[in-house]
Amino acid sequence: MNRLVVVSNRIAIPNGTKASAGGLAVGIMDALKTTGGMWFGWNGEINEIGEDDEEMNVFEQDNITYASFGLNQNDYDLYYLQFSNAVIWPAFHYRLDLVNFQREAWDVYCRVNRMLARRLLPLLKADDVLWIHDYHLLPFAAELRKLGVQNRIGFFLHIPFPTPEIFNALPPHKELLEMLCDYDLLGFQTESDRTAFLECLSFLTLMQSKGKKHTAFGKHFITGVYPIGIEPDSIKEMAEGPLPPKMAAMKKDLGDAKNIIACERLDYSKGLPERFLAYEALLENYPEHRGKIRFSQIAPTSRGDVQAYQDIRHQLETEAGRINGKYGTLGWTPLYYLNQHFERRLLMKIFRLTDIGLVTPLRDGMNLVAKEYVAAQDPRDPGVLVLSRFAGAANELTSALIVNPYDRDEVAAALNQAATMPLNERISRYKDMMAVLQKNDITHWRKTYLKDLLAIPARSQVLGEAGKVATLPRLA
Ligand code: GDG
Repeated sequence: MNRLVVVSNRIAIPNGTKASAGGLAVGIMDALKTTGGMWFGWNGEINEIGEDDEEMNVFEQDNITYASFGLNQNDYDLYYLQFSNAVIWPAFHYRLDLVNFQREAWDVYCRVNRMLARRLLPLLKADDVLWIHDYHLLPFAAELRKLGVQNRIGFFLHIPFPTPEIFNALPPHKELLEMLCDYDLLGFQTESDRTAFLECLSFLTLMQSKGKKHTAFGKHFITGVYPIGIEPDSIKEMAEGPLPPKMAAMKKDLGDAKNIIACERLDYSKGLPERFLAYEALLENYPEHRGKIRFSQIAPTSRGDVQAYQDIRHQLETEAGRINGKYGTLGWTPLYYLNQHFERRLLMKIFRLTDIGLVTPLRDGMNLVAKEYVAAQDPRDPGVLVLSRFAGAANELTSALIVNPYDRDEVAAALNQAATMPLNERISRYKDMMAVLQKNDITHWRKTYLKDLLAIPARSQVLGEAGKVATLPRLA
């Protein structure tokens, strides 16, 4: 069996607390344990290493080799904060207004990808299958190919792929696209992301397609759609069972009040200010809920070194204060804004305890919170999911109340519908969604992806017309 090598910007180094690992880390570790494999990536540390110091920390646990390294301050600033998170992230989430492009950061982004490819090279075996994750590593296959790597290399994009009008605004759009074509398999969350990628390509170059097989820039590759899932059973297990004493007391305090929960990294793509205004519209348009409903927004700080993230944090603090000041009473606080990280098991219990899950990103590759909220519910008395049509998850969770997050009155109406929905309708919607979550779980995601990747012949095995081993065209 081929060894699987997973490369992602960050790796989850085991620390003995299995319950704290998020869905993606669990899925990747599962895949690695099954086939035996290696996980290669940044350990999250910033240290004083020079560009050519190849200091790696390599250790093995449970059949998985973890190979991690630190980044120096300059690379962290320009590769991670600047190009990955202040150019690609906003552009791919349709926020060109937040793109802060600097040629130097693009150069460092490419250089770090080159450096990582060089570091990985000595650890690779001839028949390893490589699975590269996400937007930090768009040029990674191109760098490996330049070093002569012929292994199968797959890529999965966790975030949306923008349409050509957006993508082509990125100064290095042509280079990025050409680099992506060095992957053998390009996986996307939704069909519209896959289509957008192909449209970007056909705008720029002659592309030939036969089903999901394509040739562009003289390179052959396959595209596919693999919506990422969760582990519904493990989430259910975390969510049920006795409540911690503080939560049990809180539940008693709440009495019959309806509870709305929202939870995500504090990120402008998640639509938090728009959501606060939608909640305000609920209180305004449906005053019967005043004093009887409560909205809790959990939003741990994320990428706090990027300006746009600091701005949104201030905006939310102001908005939360304004709404509470306007509608609150001495006995009732309408909105709880918690800029804190919650332990995963506790979070799943909170999801189960609440009546409405409000997940309204302006743009999201998939959105695992929406799936986790549903999986955490009590099947006999489930809560209702209100979900943005711009989350990848909306393609699968069609029994949620689907809303346009830019339309605060529509979101308010959905919240009112959720708060007053009869039990039989809640159960029926929940069952529909659980059936999808069970079918398309995280195991299904990685199995279908890896099956497709393994079905591609390794480049060194591709036979040319004369029956000789031929290599496919590579970047000059
Ligand atoms: C990217 C794409 C795609 C959140 N707050 C806390 C906490 N979380 C956990 C959630 C969930 C995870 O973080 C977030 O996953 P999402 O999918 O919702 O969003 P992104 O972080 O933006 O992820 C996204 C995903 O990749 C996977 O492909 O779905 O579209 O943007 O698991 O539960 N976990 C804990 N405390 C918190 O306060 N423990």
